[in-house]
Amino acid sequence: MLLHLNSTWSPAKSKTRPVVMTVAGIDSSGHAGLHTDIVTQRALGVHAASVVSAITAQNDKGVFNLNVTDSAGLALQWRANSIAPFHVVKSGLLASSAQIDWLGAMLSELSVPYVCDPVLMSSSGASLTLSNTREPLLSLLPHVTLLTPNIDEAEVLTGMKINDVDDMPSVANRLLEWGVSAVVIKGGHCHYHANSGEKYCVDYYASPEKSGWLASPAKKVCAVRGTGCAFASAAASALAFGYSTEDAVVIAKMAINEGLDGGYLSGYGTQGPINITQFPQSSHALPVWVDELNNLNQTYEFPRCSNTSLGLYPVVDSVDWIKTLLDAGVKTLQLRIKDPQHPELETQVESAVNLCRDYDCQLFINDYWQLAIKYGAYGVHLGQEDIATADLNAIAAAKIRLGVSSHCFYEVARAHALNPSYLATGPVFPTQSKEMPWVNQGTQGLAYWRHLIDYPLVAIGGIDEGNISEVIRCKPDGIAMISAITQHHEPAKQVKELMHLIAKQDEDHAH
Ligand code: TZP
Ligand code: MG
Repeated sequence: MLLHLNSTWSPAKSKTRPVVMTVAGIDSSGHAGLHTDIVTQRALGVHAASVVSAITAQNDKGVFNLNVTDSAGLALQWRANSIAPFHVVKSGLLASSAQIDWLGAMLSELSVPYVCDPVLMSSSGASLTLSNTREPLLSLLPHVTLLTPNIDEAEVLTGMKINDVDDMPSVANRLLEWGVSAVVIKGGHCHYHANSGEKYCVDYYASPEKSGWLASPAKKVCAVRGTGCAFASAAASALAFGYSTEDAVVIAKMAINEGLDGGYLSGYGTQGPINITQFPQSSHALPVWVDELNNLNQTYEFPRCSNTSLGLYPVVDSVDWIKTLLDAGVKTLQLRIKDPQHPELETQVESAVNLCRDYDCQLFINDYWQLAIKYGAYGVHLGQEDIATADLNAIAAAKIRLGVSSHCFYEVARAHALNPSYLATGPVFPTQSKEMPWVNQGTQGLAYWRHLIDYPLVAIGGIDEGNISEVIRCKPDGIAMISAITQHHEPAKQVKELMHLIAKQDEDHAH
């Protein structure tokens, strides 16, 4: 089940926080390890409890001492922290087989998610473990909710070679076969060169349900360390809030992108730490998610909406409804006929397109992109499940606009890869009109996306005359509604009143 919780989590606003229990080592330089874990987790808004597995003496040049905590010491830290509930376990450096065996025993008594960052060596190349920990780490894999190896770690764990990004899926699949619930292999400096000339940093995600690539344009950054610890910590924090693993990796990638921008060289060396200071907030940090790497070679240029203030956006299932709503003055509409066997499907689309053209109304056809092209509709609206099957190039070539639904971070990143004409987000409130495995985003969630998203944004789900003012305050460009219009006893009057409310608050905002 996909969950979407707390998208505007603000530590300042809450007196309680989920807890991530991190088992990891201290890097004396402050560039990685537990320092990075704690800073990142606190920045994202969770409490960071920790079990120190080792104290290292290290800097950019090497590792000079490794002081490994014995099993009794680990157990006492764990027990001391366990007087309060914790929501996710995250591990970084596990410095010996004994430590790994101990953690395995702890995890077998727990049912909370476990993020395993299989740290094997420092970025200076020095080993951080007392003995070879590959075999013991493999025994932990069945406990792992999300494994976050970099390329070197994925190679050591599987014994397989990753020469370029194309090799990542088979390695990830091997790790799935060995029992992890999900894995993200971080591509780091192994870039993908798209036909456009753009160089991407790519990470490959796989679970039995979903797989795909998280891609962001490669950045020129100073030599920051701690990105692996930070990625796993950010993902663990997101899981602690109840996000799905797909959402967690998107949030983590966003946090990394922001943290790289904020990275700095520490005073005494040639390197410095990644610097994540907040739950991700910036639109440029949002990666694209593509199901196939080759999709990065596609750039889509759907036309923009002529009127990006979409306003009241009724979603209806017949031409009769469209007539009524056009007469009431609606300027954006969606024809959503869910039954593909509907006997009048094609004539409904044709008439709707012609009518809306006469009224200068922006009409989006849900699902039937071929018919939308055939009759020259203003736009097509697609759900996430349609993205993989629709011929997006044909839609773009026909110069038809594209609106895409989204319900969570993963889906927003997937829509972002298409550069759509608008992005719909919801459900804002509980809805009866569509089966929803997602938790309602609330106006907090809507406000979050409004802040983050540069596309025209459409709010949808459970919006009615009673709550529309709260929605308008979040300043979406469009407000989509089904039942509040189609089940109203006086729909035309209702629509006029809703449009009046939107226009009035728009005016108030302008002043
Ligand atoms: N997508 C997200 S919520 C929803 C859709 C199609 C249904 C909105 O219907 P209503 O009746 O306005 O809640
Ligand atoms: Mg659809």
